[in-house]
Amino acid sequence: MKTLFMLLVVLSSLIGRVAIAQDKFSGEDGYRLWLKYDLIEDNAQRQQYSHTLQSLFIAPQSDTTRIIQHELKIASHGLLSQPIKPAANAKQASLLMLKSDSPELKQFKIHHDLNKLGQEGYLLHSTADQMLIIANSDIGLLYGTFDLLRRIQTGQSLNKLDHIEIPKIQLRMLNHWDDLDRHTERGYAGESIFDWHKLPDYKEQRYYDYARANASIGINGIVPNNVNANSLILTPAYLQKVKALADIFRPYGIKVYLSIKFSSPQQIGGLDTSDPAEQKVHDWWQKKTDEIYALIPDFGGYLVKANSEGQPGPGDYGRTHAEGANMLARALKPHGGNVLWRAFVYAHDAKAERSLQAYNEFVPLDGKFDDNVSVQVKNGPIDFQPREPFSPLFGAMPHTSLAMEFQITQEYLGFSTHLAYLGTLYEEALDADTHTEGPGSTVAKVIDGSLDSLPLTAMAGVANIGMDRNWTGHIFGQANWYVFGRLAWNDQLSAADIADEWIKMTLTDDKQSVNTIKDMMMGSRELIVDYMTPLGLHHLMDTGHHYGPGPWVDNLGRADWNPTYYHRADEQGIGLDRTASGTNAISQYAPYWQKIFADPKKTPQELLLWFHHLSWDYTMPSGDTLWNELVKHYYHGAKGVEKMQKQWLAIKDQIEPNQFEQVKMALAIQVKEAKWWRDACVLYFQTFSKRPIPEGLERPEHSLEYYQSLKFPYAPGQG
Ligand code: GCW
Repeated sequence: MKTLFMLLVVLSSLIGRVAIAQDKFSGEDGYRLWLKYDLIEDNAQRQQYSHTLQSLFIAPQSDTTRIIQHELKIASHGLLSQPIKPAANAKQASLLMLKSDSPELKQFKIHHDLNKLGQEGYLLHSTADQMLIIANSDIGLLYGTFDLLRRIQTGQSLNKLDHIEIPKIQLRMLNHWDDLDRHTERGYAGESIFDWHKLPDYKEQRYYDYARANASIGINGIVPNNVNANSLILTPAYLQKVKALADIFRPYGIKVYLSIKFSSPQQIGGLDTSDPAEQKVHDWWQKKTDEIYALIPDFGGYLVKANSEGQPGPGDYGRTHAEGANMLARALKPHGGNVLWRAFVYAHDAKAERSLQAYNEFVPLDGKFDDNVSVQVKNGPIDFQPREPFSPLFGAMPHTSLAMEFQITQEYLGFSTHLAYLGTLYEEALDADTHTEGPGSTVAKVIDGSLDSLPLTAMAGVANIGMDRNWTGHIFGQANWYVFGRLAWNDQLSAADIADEWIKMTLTDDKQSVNTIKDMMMGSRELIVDYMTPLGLHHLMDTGHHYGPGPWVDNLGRADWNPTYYHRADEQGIGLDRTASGTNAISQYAPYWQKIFADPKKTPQELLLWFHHLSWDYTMPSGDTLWNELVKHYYHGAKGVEKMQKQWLAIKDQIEPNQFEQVKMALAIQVKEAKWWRDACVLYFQTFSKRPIPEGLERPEHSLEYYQSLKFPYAPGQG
């Protein structure tokens, strides 16, 4: 009897424990992203929101309004543990979703010109006892719904709201570099989420979840296939698959675009040329485009990588980028589609230093592109390095729509095991002042069209999404998807505020932990700069896979593929002279910047070696020599990762165990790899500087030969 009793006691306490554990932590593995909708524990707060989510009035029905209803249902159930009931009429509803032409709107005093909301904007307006979301379209209502839910998830007040949101940028796009065999170029989160083999019939739940996540942050366009395109994508069988995706994404406000291969007329069309000057090539594209629109009436358009890294393009026929782009634009124009034409080009035979080439090719074409073409420019002049100055193309083509291309996947920032919050990188690029039309000519104003009022505005992010349960490989990779979407919606938001939102929705609402995590995130990218490419160094990674350090690599087919081309370390010093005495890349910037970049004393320290070759004993602002300062940056970066690790371990109790463990394991890898980068680079540069590692810093763990011998034939994501 006594044993039975003891057994019962033990059993019940065990059950109790399990129950408690499940209450607080649901076994979260990251799949739910920032849309977790876990119960709000604070009673007072919950009550405030309970009132708003009591009953819903929404009319009339569409696929999108059904998505809204479902979203509110699960949010209300999760956050408040209460159902949201349909209201019999507008008067009785606590939450109303109204189109601007609804008769119900007449009973409210709205002082805004609702026309200006356009097709995607919305108004959140609260009265004493009702909350209104008003928009001109169902998609606007969906965006408004996610805004309202975000406010609830992050604990904001809903009182006296009268808030208008209109996206600053028209096309807010994810570019997937996903191949048709599901390999993802520069993807570190598993294989592609697009299962082309099983499409069009098998519609994975993941497609809907992906669309929902994108809609929640305002992303309205996706390119599911790699810019290193396969022409098969335009064959009838694949277009059926694309149509299946487009049908799924449409009610979420997302249009599908396709990366196309410029030589498709030859590869799949049986033509003997793809020359844009030939009428038959025009006709082929027109027919193909019409065929696509017959299947997908809201098809977004084409993304093109042409005459870059071996891809075919108009240059093969002596035609310009504008001639190539306009041919496609004209086929799309009658249907309302657009061309995103990439400016990431560096020609095979070009003599100019690589950072100069995109500008040299594109600036003479300013004003020559049709109005449904946007030239898509990477944020910096080389290639998504941990830090680059802004690309000189921004501001230099006032008569051409320019799109921003950011990389969300961390090709050069530690793949999916390094914690790098890219919000700060994006913000730095957007806030950069080009000075091309005087002070205040920021990159953000160039791309959102407010500087030169251009017809098409766009921002693209190279996706970091794959089949991993947590979508992005690293839990914090989700923050980069998130911040990209939020900044594409509003390029004036701050990276810190967005981090704050994301943390509260994804990880914890414990105040102190939120601050700790925000601190980690906000400093994380700079740490990577420090342990990989400090003081303006760039392109020091190993060959092909781009994993780990390879500053010594000097034997590749083209000079500008070698890290040695970029750092130019020799016995005298280090850095690439891009002033007039060197490659004169500074001449591509506005006079304001030319003056600054010409002088190492004026050049911002973080870009010093981008623009200058300086002696190892050059005196830095700190008074220390360049060599010492360089080494200290490397050590500072690696040390900082150890600090992040400690910060994370200290908040264990506030984070769901599965998420906690994932980040903990990744941070352990990052600590190791940061030291690897540091030691390999410092030892290598030391062979030139012949100066000691400053006192007090630990010695590298291995020899330079050891680091040089490391090989990673199966590193993920290779091109
Ligand atoms: O960053 C480089 C990558 C390539 C990529 C290319 C591009 C898709 O290493 O993998 O190709 O840029 O942006 O086109």
